[in-house]
Amino acid sequence: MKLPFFTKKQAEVSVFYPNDTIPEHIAIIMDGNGRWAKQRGMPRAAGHKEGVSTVVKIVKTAVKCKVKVLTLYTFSTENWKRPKPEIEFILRLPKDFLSIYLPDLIANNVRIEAVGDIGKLPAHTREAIEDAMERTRSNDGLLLNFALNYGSRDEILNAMKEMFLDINKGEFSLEELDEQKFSNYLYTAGMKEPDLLIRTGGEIRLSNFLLWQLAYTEFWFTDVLWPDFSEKEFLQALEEFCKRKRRYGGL
Ligand code: V0D
Repeated sequence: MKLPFFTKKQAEVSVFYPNDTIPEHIAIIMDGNGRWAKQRGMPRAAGHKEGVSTVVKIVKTAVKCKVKVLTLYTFSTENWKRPKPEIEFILRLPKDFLSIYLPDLIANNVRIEAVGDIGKLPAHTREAIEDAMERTRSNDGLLLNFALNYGSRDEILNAMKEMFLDINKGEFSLEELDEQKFSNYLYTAGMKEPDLLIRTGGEIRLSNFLLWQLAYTEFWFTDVLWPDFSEKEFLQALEEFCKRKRRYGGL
């Protein structure tokens, strides 16, 4: 497998869309890696590897287009049900990815964040991600947000528990609770909600991803499997987003 490298500072490449119409926050469900491999008679791991190449391409495009936040669903709380060797393979990807690309990401002013219960990940996975978060903390370009050991119901329950601890401590009363206050307990606290959700791989469902945060988000689905997803489809999704008129329940 040959991975394309970031060749120059992507931020210096021209922008395709005016900044006011482009989705500021794009969330992606990167589905279809296993099927991509199966279709070729290859092991599922080969599909995940190829999926990493697509991540690299799409991150480059997002930097070029001046997207503010890119949230990628890399590992769900349900993925623990998969065979152990597959889990072990997948959980090595963050460290492999960062050992190759972290310098490029830093050079391109990318900040790395994670949402999900990362405390339950193996130490080598968690430490690689925490190190990358630490080393990119002051960057103010693209926020590259990995959803890892993420499940939306888990996130909401966790938020509830944390919030009730604060209420019991007398930090505020139940009467004062509103949507804004509650959302500060979610893993995505302080992040703008996604403007656009992309799901590859042909399924038309949310699979426990960002249930609270997607309330007003535009959805874009494609049958293209994640390893085959390219800048072409990504820009097509952006273009369709630009044409849609968002009303947030108003007129
Ligand atoms: C496999 C397709 C990059 C989806 C993409 C641990 C399934 C490739 C990362 C990554 C995965 C995560 C954090 C980070 C740097 C890179 C990744 C996982 C799976 C699950 F800081 N790709 N990728 N993580 N796949």
